[in-house]
Amino acid sequence: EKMEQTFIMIKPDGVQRGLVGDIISRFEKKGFYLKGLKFINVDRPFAEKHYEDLSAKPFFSGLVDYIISGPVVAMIWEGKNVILTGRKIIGATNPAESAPGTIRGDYAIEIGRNIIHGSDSAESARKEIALWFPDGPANWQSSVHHWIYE
Ligand code: YYY
Ligand code: MG
Repeated sequence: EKMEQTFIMIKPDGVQRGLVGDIISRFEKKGFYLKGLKFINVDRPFAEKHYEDLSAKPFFSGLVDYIISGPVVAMIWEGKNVILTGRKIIGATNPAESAPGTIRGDYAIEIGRNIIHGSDSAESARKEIALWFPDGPANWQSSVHHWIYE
């Protein structure tokens, strides 16, 4: 199987609302492997770098204010198709359109308080993992791997 890695971040509202455990559980129970985890406050230049592709958008400065407003949980998750499947677990960008059962569909109301970030492509996953985890992923293999993958 072709393993991928993605960058997932629980935003400050997800932390403040006590959703960290639930969110990590959803990825763990699916069968993805946690390969990096940090609980950190980021500064404005770092948040601007993370969202640099959106710098021309009208919501950019508000988005950066939100991301730097408190600690976030930054993670690397690994698995087959984890980039696309992670986006499905998260749900649509606007929680008004996120399906029930997704993280945003279950817990969020507003687009500017949508709880969680996930890389949207292999290219952004690579860039975001390099930005947030310059030392790279943790080196471990799950001992139940063969019970999840055939
Ligand atoms: O990848 P995703 O988080 O689902 O959406 P993006 O289009 O990358 O936008 C990043 C982030 O910006 C989004 O999660 C909320 C915020 N945002 C916003 O506040 N208003 C918009 N119209 C679009 C996005
Ligand atoms: Mg995005």
